[in-house]
Amino acid sequence: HHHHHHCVGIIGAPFSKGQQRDGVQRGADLIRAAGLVQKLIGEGCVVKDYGNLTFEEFPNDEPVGRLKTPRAVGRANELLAGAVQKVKSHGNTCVMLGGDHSLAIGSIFGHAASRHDLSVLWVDAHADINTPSSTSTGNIHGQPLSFLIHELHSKIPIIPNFSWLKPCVAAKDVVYIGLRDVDPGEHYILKDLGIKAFSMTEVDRLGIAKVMEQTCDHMFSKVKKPIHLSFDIDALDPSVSPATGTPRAGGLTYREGIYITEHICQTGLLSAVDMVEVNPKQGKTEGEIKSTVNAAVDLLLGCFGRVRGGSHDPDYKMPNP
Ligand code: EXY
Ligand code: MN
Ligand code: MN
Ligand code: MN
Repeated sequence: HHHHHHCVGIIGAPFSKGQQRDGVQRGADLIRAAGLVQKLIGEGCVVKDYGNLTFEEFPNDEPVGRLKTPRAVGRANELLAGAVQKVKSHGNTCVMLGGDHSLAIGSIFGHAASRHDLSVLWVDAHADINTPSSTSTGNIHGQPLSFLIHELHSKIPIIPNFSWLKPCVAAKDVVYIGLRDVDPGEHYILKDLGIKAFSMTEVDRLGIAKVMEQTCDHMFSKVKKPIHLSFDIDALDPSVSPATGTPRAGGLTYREGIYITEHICQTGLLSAVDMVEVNPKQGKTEGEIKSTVNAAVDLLLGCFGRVRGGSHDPDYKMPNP
């Protein structure tokens, strides 16, 4: 007899080709090594670790237009999408451990294939919505949302290994929190499509509690949809999570990050989570790596019922003297 436990399915995605820094492919194993599974079980979760995906190598992965390593990214996300669909079909909340943020393409597509009509909460310093033409870096981790949003479909060219992908999210079903490094083309898209966004300025103005209230008001304005939380560890301030490829000053505090995940847990609608961009090679010391990995673990625990005020098993019996 279980009372309301979470069933969690974990997929490791050791993939780095959405950007150019080595090391981010090790994020998943580091998050596991920090005790994620045991800690989730300690919170009362039923956990199945599906292990790591193995990604195909593409030795001659020449750029297509500005896009770097498109074939590797396309194939990796196709594989991931299938894996997420499987985890969802088993009735689990899916946890995808990256890897870089290009993996959100497959994670969200696979999630949408099993539970269509999702809300996406994108917690990130960056908007990750450049199109293959607006990108100035060519890195696909700066573009995943452009591939997923219906309204941007006409901006996506034909790319090798992406033919499986169809847009699956409406612009009105996306909410951002934590933005502070948005490219001009991305800003244009956010305004043009009217995407709800709480930049760090809004977090400062409203406080994180109001931001979460308004985020949920927006996401549940009509019907209660399953939530896909895509959490880029660089959303947190680099003083908390320095071991990441594109750190940006002025981010969310540890407490604001945890508040977000606790609040999303309480909706009862969390259906999939990405935890991405943890890159141990970007940490200058062992302490910097630890701090980043521990933050990732604590955010995930917040997603699955850990509350800072403490909790007890429903069967708890107060000991007698
Ligand atoms: N906007 C820049 C680009 O398109 O390359 C930086 C993107 C960084 C993306 C990080 C993962 O969130
Ligand atoms: Mn059970
Ligand atoms: Mn980012
Ligand atoms: Mn990102």
